[in-house]
Amino acid sequence: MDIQALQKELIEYSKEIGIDKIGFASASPFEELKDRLVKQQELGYQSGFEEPDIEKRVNPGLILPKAKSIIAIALAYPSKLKDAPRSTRTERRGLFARASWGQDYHDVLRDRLNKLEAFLIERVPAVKVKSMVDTGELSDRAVAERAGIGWSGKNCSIITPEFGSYVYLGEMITNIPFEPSTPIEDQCGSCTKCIDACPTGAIVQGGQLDSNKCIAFLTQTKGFLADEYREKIGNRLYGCDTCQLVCPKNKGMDFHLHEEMEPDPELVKPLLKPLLTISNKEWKEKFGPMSGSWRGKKPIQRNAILALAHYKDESALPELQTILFKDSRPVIRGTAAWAIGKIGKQESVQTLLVAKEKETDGEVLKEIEKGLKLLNM
Ligand code: B12
Ligand code: SF4
Ligand code: SF4
Repeated sequence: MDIQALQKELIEYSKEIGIDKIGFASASPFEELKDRLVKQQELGYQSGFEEPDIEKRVNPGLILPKAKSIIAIALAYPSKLKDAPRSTRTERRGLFARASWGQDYHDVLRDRLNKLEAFLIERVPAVKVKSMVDTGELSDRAVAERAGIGWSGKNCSIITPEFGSYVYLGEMITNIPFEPSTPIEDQCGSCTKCIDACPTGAIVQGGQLDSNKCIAFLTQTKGFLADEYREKIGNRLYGCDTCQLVCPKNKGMDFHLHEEMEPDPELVKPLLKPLLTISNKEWKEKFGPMSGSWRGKKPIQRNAILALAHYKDESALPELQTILFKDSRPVIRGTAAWAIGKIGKQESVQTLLVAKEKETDGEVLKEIEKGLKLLNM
């Protein structure tokens, strides 16, 4: 088999099927990553969304026997919203992070990897492959870094010279020893803009994240949001883009190369009030295809309530009152009680006092007390 020729063909083909960048890495164990993962675990900095088996994470040979190389791919996604609807004083809007714009990126990248797999299998029927995007065992970023897709920025993202950090990553482990690409040198230099701009100080030091403080993580939790983060979350419904937005390497980076990734402005910057009482059916139809809906509607609704509190949107008081009395989920009732207090209309005292009489859930009662305190009661 002429591996060099095959690699060239594969690179050509990747361009035809809409892969914006491709790189090759050896499948040898990721020793440095292992130390890092252990350290992050010891410090309690992990999010819990990572694959728990560290050995598998760092040893591609445990995922695909006789693994020789990893093909890394990157697809650039848009960063600017065309015809963005305006948020007005009584019609406030929330925001889904860019990684949730358009069709779920897992599906888009899997489609490209399936095509690459089929291409390889056609030429080398005995080839062994194993592909993954985000939910696989490997660290997509560590693979991308080794495969020369980009460097690992202080904001933790893989930054490509061509598309900035607005790229999704995926990879395929193979048993063909493709020629490795050359990694890209770190280009952050002395810049610390992302560390300085992070609203919660989640970037402990360049390239090291405390996930528990990261708003991208916090927007995806299902319980009550800790008090200290309730104002910091702003109008974010899912994810956080701050450390990418401030990055000089992302200046002017806005690629619309894939139709599937085009965002529907009404969905990625939706009105907040209708979200509070959206039915399961409507939620599934509208938001189901987005990657940001993977945790269900509860976290997004909780965040929508916090966003209304952030705006002190008095026009939302009737809706908040409705969910305070009618929603079956304590997190939603309790967050609504807190938000009513935060919005700060004295007339709301009566509402909260009535709710206090009726409420039986201990945690919600605590939130009602917090709401009353915010109203100086
Ligand atoms: C868990 C997870 C999260 C967690 C934790 C993120 C984190 N920084 O670890 C949370 C929920 C917070 C999160 C948020 C986001 N995520 Co996320 N997430 C993942 C996931 C599933 C695993 C990441 C992981 O294992 N982290 C553990 C850390 C320790 O390792 P790592 O970052 O993977 O690898 C780097 C470090 O280990 C570092 N390193 C290794 N050794 C050493 C030693 C030293 C001294 C230092 C400084 C660094 C260092 O180098 C590696 C390469 O960069 C990956 C998919 C995957 N399977 O890999 C997506 C992934 C990383 N997420 C992604 C995205 C897009 C995001 C968000 C931008 C989404 C958003 N807009 O809200 C944010 C960005 C937040 C941030 N600043 O990192 C993309 C990143 C694309 C890119 N260009 O880099 C990925 C790759 C998904 C994908 N397939 O596209 N995510
Ligand atoms: S995603 Fe947001 S909260 Fe997380 S590190 Fe970046 S700026 Fe900080
Ligand atoms: S903001 Fe500066 S330090 Fe942070 S990732 Fe971008 S270039 Fe690197």
